[in-house]
Amino acid sequence: MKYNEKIKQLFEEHEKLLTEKNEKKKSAGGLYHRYKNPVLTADHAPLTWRYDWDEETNPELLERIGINATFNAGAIKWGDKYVLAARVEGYDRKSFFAIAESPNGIDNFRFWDYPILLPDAANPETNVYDMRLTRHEDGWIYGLFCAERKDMQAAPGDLSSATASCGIVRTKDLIHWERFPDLISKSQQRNVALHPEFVDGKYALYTRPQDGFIDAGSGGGIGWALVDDMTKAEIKDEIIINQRQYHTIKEVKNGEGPSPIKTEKGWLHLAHGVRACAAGLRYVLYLYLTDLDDPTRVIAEPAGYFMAPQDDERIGDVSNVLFSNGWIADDDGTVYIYYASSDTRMHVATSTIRKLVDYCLHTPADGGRSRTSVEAIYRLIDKNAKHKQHEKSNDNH
Ligand code: M1P
Repeated sequence: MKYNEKIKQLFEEHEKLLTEKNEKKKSAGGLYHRYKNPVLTADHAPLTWRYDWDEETNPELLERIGINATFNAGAIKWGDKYVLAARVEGYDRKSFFAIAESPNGIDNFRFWDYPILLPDAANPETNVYDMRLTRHEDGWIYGLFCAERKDMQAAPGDLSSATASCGIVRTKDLIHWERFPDLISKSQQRNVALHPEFVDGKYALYTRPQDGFIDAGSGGGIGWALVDDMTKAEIKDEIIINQRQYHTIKEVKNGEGPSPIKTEKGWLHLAHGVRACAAGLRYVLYLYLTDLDDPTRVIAEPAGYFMAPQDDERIGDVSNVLFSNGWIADDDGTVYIYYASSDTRMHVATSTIRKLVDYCLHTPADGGRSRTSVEAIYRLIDKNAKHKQHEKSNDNH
């Protein structure tokens, strides 16, 4: 086959992948629908990022730059487009951000021509990942992400220890990004998300204080801090608003997902919880609701997980992980939940504000013991028994 024909074939195969129609799966439990295909995979990365098209310099038409995974994407509605700021990871284990857009939110995601070349911080990091995109009421779109650096305090020979801090950028067009100093915090920080409104005239951050790079350690869960100025953000006081808890899905650690969605009944939050088991860490997603006037006050939190890894989602670079840092609430009440599986690929699930809020308000909370779980089932059985009697009495008339 001629060189040009080989290139043409590559493009045709790529186009087929990009334009494949997605299919809604049957909903288990009625709360949301998963979809058959992931919305972004490593193979979605543009061919121009990966191949050199010059026959002289690439006579074998080999891929020159490999993309390993596309996951943990921030999300935003951009005009009538559904836009993801994906974490793209190369074979070289460095991740970066790239914007992909879709006309309908469930398929046909296509990366923009160039990935984002972030401005450097004063202290350049090694790796960046997991950007939360927030349209703030101050008029800017903020991107908060994890900036990882080698831990200079690590013992000689320890080449793994790292530090995590919250990098901050903002933009008006998703093309030009202005960078500010990383969030100043006493502890390491990952999974920081910006509340979309001012609170007491300040910027409000969901934080995740942690003792080490991996371990939350004494960090009690999802935190909250008010900050005067995002261009020189510093945490002075931090409180924990959503605790880690023994024998729950968030025993080892938890972290805020995207910025919460404002609903009539409260702020709707999506987060991840982590527990340890013989197979390693297991990451699942959960929801909770906080008070509209006081977003630090949890008013409802269903027991257990909202979504957990299933089938193919369970396998990948870091298996048994669901992680989400992006969702989009449309004007008609549809919610597009963008979640990654096993640090490898992006998926979408769709639901509605109405269903998600109902789920938060009416699913029993975690009672903390096996007995309380059984008691919750008893209450439901009793309630249904009354309902049956009611049906019977109707039959009698
Ligand atoms: O590998 C699972 C996830 O681990 C980290 O999340 P957390 O800080 O809550 O443990 C992050 O590195 C995240 O990107 C990754 O998906």
